[in-house]
Amino acid sequence: MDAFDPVREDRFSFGLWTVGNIGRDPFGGPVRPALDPVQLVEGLAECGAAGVNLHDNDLVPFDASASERDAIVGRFKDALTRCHMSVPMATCNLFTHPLFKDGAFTANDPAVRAFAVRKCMDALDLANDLGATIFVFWGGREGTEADACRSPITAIRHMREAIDFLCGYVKERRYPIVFALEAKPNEPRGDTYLPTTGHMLHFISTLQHHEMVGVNPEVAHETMAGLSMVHGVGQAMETGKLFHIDLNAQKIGRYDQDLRFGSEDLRGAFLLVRLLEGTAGNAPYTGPLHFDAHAYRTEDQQGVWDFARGCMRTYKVLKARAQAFDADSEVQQILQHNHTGVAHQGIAAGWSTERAAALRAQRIDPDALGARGLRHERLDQLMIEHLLGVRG
Ligand code: GLT
Ligand code: MN
Ligand code: MN
Repeated sequence: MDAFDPVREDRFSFGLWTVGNIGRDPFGGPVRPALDPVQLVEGLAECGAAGVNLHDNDLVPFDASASERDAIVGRFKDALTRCHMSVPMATCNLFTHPLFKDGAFTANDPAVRAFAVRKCMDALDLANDLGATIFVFWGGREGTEADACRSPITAIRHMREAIDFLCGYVKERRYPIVFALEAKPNEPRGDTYLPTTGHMLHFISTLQHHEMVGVNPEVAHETMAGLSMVHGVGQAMETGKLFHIDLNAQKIGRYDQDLRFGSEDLRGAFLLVRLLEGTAGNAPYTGPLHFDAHAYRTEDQQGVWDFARGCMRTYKVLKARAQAFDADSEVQQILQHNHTGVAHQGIAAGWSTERAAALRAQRIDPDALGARGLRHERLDQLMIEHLLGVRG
């Protein structure tokens, strides 16, 4: 045990589908036996995780009867209590069954859309039963290959109708649940509607109950789109919309890899942890730290637990590195130096005729500003040295 071993207070969580991943891919079958959800809860608790997340069908099979459901859920709840584990987030599988092959909320057939919404109502009952307060929507099949099959305008409208309806359900039932929308640019569909966190943030602003809907950005998905996860998460935090997060790693230009957190793009992971923890002075993210990743296909179950510990340990190491970086006096000096120009008089205070006149009167020397070196090379090198462990 060292300072980086995960403990419950760290708020780490994993999906049943992550540590339960059996290593199937499009080119080969499973390499690990499927574990019972109860065994997964026990294993996660032993690793130091605080929470376990699930899709409805990770726990309750698609065609289970009501009594089967109750028995499965009862046994799972006993395991949660015994292992002191919670379910911070739950979600609904709207992608596995053939019925959803052309989408769920955005499918052309109203019967498919009705089935999808009804399945989510049941999944929300389950989420509430397990004490989850966050409900994620990942529209895996909400997209197209043959784009002439529907107008994207209609698709977005149908998506809005479904989310508005389900917000109504949560409100009527008085469930203490908020929604978190997860974007992905493609896979399994050729193109997914609402492909990035930025698209989601705007879509949310058009919803009837926008106050109860935020985002669930995923490192791999933003990276697939060639975007900066840190910038997307920053925008979500700035608008109070970071309700949940999917931490993992990804090489650019690949399929969705869902790798162990920090195993690719270490500097991106460092900057993300720095932002989430607020070591640079911003308000920290206080929600669950969820890893939506899975072990390499080379691993047996022992390797899966190595993978889970690795995700959590890397997060904690990066947190310590970020704290040391922001406490470094040379880093602070550079950051302060960059912020001590002539004060912008009152832009933040908002428009007024007087403030506009003051702004016009302000003496600003563009050539002097343009000639100034910002010392970003030194700043970035300091970050690299902190990351490599040779400083701080
Ligand atoms: C699936 C997907 C993830 C989503 C999960 C929630 S399921 O594994 O690849 O990114 O977060 O539906
Ligand atoms: Mn995800
Ligand atoms: Mn993914």
